[in-house]
Amino acid sequence: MNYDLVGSRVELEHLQSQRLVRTVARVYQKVPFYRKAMDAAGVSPEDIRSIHDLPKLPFTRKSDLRDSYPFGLFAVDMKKVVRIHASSGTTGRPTVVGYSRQDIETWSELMTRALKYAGVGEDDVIQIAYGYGLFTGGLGMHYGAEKLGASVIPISGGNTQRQIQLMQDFETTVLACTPSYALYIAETMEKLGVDPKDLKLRVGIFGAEPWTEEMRQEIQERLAIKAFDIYGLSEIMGPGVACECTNQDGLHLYEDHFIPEIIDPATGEQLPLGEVGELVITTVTKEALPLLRYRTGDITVLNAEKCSCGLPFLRMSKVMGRTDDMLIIRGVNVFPSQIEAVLLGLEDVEPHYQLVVDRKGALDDAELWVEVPAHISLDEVRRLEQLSKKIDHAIQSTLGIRLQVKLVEPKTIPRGAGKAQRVVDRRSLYKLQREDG
Ligand code: DLL
Repeated sequence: MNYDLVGSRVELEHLQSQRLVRTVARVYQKVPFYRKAMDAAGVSPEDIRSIHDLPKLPFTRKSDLRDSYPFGLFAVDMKKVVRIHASSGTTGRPTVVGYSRQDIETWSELMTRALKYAGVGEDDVIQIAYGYGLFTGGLGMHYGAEKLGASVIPISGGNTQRQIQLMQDFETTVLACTPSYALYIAETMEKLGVDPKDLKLRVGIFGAEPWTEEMRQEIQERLAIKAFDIYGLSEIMGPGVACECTNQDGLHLYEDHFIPEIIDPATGEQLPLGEVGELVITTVTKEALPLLRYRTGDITVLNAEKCSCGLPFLRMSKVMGRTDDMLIIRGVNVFPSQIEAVLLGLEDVEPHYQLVVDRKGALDDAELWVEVPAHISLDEVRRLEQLSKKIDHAIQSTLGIRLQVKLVEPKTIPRGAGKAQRVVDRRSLYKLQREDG
């Protein structure tokens, strides 16, 4: 069903409930993991009659996917699986996800919807600089962009000079990649003396990692484009679970396929609309890998206000951080995104930073590494001191904590085509060393 032009929440909820009931019955029957989990929670498929019964269902966690590596949670025969993706996973086994032909069709349709509402159409030339491969970014975008009828350049990530060359030669109008890579492309253009205003580029479809409103402004200015936020995760589908419309005011979460909830990550209790918490998603149309109440780990807030674009779906705010990214520094909860917002609000500060976290005693201790802008010479001790103080002061007055600011040489914080590593966590290293001996 196409909900693009249907405005009614009542109708939408009815559809969601119908699809939910069907999904629950199906996973109970097809996936031993869910049968066991539901039995253990004392809930049977008949108890689920509408979306209001969601809280009765048990959660699914990333560890459940890992524990059933590789295909244990699949609800269809491998014969019906036409695509497999996987997330690399920094620790342990990767998370493996599968798609039926219908799942690929749905995914393409949702990606088409995302692009369309971001103002992209068949006249556009889309350069897809997300990685192609097991990562869902490249191929996910690719199928949607093709279905839309745009001209697709499947360049994948990396080789930045070539990216810029092709933007010039092929008259690219839309760039799709991670926001940190977009910034790196902008930086490389500046180095090469390419003025983005001389290009045809007008739109960016950026996601796969958290980025702030301040980072959006920075990228928009430096690339002379409008930058849209797209959200997704492989477990649920890939890119295209939610995306901003041209209003750039929250990401419409495609509720005809994914039912969102916000919970308190500590207690698991569902929170009322408008409260900040962990996003939980139930898929209601996936065939190969349906997931009930999947804990995304992403912190956001949902907004039910009507949007002038006409889509009836709730909007999620930009992801504020992850439940496992939150640092507790001397008792204060801190997300890397808050630090990004402060840094980008300051003049003379480059948007390249890393938080190096360590454990001192029972508390997290963080050092904030920031690059010195190229126009300040490393010999100008006084200017460096002033810069360091300025950052220190801004962090302290906004977040209420002190971080040790460490200025590093220009271009020394790693840039890449994939997801930026904003937090270097040495606590796990310490833990591993302790476990080792
Ligand atoms: O990153 C899918 C994707 C590809 C989304 C391209 C958008 C564009 P995973 O590798 O499984 O999938 O990582 C999913 O990345 O749980 C979030 O923590 C984070 N993430 C994805 N999009 C955003 C976003 C892809 N727009 C994990 N803002 C998610 C903030 C994001 N975080």
